Amino acid sequence: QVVSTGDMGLVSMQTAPWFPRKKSDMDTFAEKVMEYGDELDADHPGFTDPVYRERRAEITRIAKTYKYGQELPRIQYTAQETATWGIVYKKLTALYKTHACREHQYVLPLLEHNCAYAPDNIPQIEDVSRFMKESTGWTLRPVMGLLSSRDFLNALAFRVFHSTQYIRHHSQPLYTPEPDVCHELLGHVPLYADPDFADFSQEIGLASLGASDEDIEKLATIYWFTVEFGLCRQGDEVRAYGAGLLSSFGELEYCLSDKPQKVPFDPKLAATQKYPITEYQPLYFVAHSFKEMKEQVRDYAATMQRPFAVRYNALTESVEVLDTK
Ligand code: HBI
Ligand code: FE
Repeated sequence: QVVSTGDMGLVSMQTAPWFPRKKSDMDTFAEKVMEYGDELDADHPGFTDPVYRERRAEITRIAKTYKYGQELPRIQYTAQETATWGIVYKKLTALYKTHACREHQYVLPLLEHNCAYAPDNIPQIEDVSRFMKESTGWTLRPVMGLLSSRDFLNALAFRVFHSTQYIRHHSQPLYTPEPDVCHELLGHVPLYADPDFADFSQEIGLASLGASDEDIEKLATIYWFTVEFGLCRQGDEVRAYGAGLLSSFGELEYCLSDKPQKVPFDPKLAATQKYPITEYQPLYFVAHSFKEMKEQVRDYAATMQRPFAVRYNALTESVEVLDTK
């Protein structure tokens, strides 16, 4: 039964890490961003470009003041930014026909039709979020930069995906060391319009609420091998559904070649698998279907130790905590 709807009414919750209970609780994330969009590493292609850095600062300032319920900020992209997007868009869409999973192929034309996805236009996340909301109930939230794994995963429980709005540096259109608007809109967004993928992703989020640091690490690793770098079997073929693959021209080609190792998806194995973050993956997990993946992750999450259970109430868009003692 539901024993607590207010704050900390549940004894078993008092030792668990804090987690959001309603969508507006995520407004606090902006104060704990780990890496800001305007603080670039020395090896970032835009590191020595003051104009680029000021532009990044401008876009992240807008994200910082965003509060739940507001319209998502519209960015007026420059001709140079749009040109960078265009190069990425044309290169990737040419590969999708042979390399992207069928769900991605189905949704992209809908995004072109409904959200002005085009080689000469960077879509606005407000329009994209509305489309997602109507498809699966997912929405976007603007973010200044990298969130902690805990905050980022917790948001998934509410069907909320944090999206950057700045774009990679124009000097290297096919390379970015971090998420940017190409990665979010071409890699992640199309899958969130698929009902089974939408459910699967929320399962990871629900498992992360109040989870121990060790379990957060495992869930983040599962996220890495599925949402970012997942492959799936479709008929006789293997296709990509991970956003890190669908937004990288080089790795999208590589991942379906016979160079990397491919093993069937198993959350227990994926949770502790080591992986490199600056080079192509040597190993990919191949899922059978999003539906099956959802069940697998739900079963896996049930093995994690948590003294309470959570349930998402879609009507109130809030999380209910249930005592399991
Ligand atoms: N933060 N803004 C943002 N975007 C991500 O994709 C992201 C993140 N924080 C952590 C993260 N991804 C992953 O590395 C996992 O830890 C979930
Ligand atoms: Fe990503």
